[in-house]
Formats: sequence, structure tokens, C-alpha cells
Amino acid sequence: MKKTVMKIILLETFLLASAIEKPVISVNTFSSDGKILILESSYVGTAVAALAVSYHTEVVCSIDNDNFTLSKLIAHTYLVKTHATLDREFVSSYVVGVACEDQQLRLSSSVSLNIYIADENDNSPEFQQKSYIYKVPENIPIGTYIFAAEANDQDIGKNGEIVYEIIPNHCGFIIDANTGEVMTSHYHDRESIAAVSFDVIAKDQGSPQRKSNASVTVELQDVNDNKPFFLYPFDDYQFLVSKNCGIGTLIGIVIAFDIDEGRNGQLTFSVKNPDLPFKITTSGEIRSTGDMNKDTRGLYYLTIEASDHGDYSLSSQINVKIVVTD
Ligand SMILES: [Ca+2]
Ligand SMILES: [Ca+2]
Ligand SMILES: [Ca+2]
Ligand SMILES: [Ca+2]
Repeated sequence: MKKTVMKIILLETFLLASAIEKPVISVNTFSSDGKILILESSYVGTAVAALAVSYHTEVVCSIDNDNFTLSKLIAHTYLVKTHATLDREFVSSYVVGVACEDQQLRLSSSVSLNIYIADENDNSPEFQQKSYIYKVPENIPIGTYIFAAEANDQDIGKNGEIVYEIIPNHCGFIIDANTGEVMTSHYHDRESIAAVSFDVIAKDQGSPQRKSNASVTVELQDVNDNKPFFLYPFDDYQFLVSKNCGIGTLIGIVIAFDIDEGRNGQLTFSVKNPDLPFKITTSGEIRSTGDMNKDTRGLYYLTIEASDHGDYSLSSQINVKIVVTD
């Protein structure tokens, strides 16, 4: 029983001696919540914390991270300062050890500092592509989804929160400010404008605000939405032909156009009166196929049709009056 009491007394004496002799490091974090927080843009040499070291004799302190340094303020009081440019997007927090050794007693203590890097708005939103090209049929319904513009911002919080815009405003397309989805806001007629160009803008919500843009071209693919039209005289053609003309004589020419593209604008002519002695060529030439001299009518009414080559062919017709003269 006596032995145990002795042991306890010795142990208490030893612990007391150690507590007294070891340096004691007190940390001042400059903040009410005890957290060490420093802006990533802070200049090299910015103080992040102060350390007060209790001592008996001389103490020497060291720090174990090259991005920070210890600077002696007054005897046994140190400032922990930055020793490099910090980048939150590269390293967002550090655990830094500081050790202090009493030079006479060779007893040391250490503390671990958690240093957090606060974000600054030092990155602009970046689009995955600088330009986008899409092809869509003309006249697609308003609200049709075209694509989603996507930008990324390496910052966090408001500094990395992206809002999308489209410029110019009235280009016939709109963008969802939050998702970057681009949709049509008008009908687009290829025959008026074959391609529409605009910019999409990504803005972060930091201060000052940073933004970037990407260019977009939407090419309109043709749809067969125009029927052929006959040129002058717009209503009815009238041609004169001598009754002595031979078979194959050129009676007259009709001209038609179609403003669609490719096959949708290519035309074929036809005579809708197969019983009459006339034909029409691909170039719109009406020629006789019979002997006018044998015919006693003196007057013919033809219906000429122009049809395009679209999958769903569109056509127009015109009346042609042919007067047979002596
Ligand atoms: Ca940003
Ligand atoms: Ca940042
Ligand atoms: Ca068209
Ligand atoms: Ca057409």
C-alpha cells in the first residue's frame, strides 16, 4: 500500500515537471471562431496567425511547410506568414506543423494549424468549345431544343455560379439562364436567312463579375415549303403560231422558279392536256407535236404545270392560249 502511494507521487511530480519545462505554444488565429482563413490572392508575407511560446530559456521554432514561414515579432512571439502565392483551386487547405524546442532543456512541443484558403473570383467561366455549329430544318416549332451550352468555372459559391445569356437578344433563339439550353423563339425561314449566328455568354455571380463567350451558328436546312411560280406575264400566256408550221416548231417559252434548295427547287414541266398536239421541254419550250394545217380549231387552251422534285412535290399551273394564224 505504501509503495503504490509513492509511485503516484513520483508520477505526479514527473508530469508537473514536464508541463512546466516543455514550451507551451498559444495560437492567435485573428478570428472569433478560431479558424485560420486567408484569401487566395493575399500577397506573399501576409500574416495568418500569431504564436506565443512560453519559455524558460531560449526556444527555437520551426515550421514544416514551404508555403508558410515563421517571422519573429518579439521575443518568443512569432507570426505565421505566407511564403508563396496561394491558389485555392490548386490546394484549398493546409495542415501546417510548428515545433518549438527549449534549447537548454531540449524539450519540445508542437501545434498543428489548419489553414483554409478562401475563394476569390479569379477564374472566368470557360465553355467546352469556343464555337458551335448546328444544322436544323427551317420552320421548326417555337421552343424546339437545339443544344445545351456548357461552361465551367473553377471557383466556388457565387464566384462559380454561372448564368447564361444570348446576344443579340432578338436572334430568334433563347437560352435557359440556368441550364444553358438553347431553343428557338421564332420560326426560321431558310429562304430569308440561311444561317443565324449569335453568341452565348456565361457570367459568374462573383464580384467583380467574370464572363466568357462562345459563338454559335445555326444553319437552316431546306424544307420544301415553296411551290414553283411562273414568271411574266404572271397570269396567262398567249402565243401565236402559223398553221403552216411543221411538227416540233417552237410555239413559245414559259419560265418558272422555285426558291427552295436542291431537289426542292428543281422543276419539271408538263402539259396537262395529253389530247392536244403540244409538248413542253425541261427548259419550258412549248413545241407542236402535230400538223396545225390539218386542224380547224384555230385556238387551243393548254394547262402547263411546273412541279418540283421534293419528296412531297409541290406544283403550280398556268393557262396558255395558242392562237393559230393563217
Ligand atoms: Ca469565377
Ligand atoms: Ca478562385
Ligand atoms: Ca424551303
Ligand atoms: Ca419547292
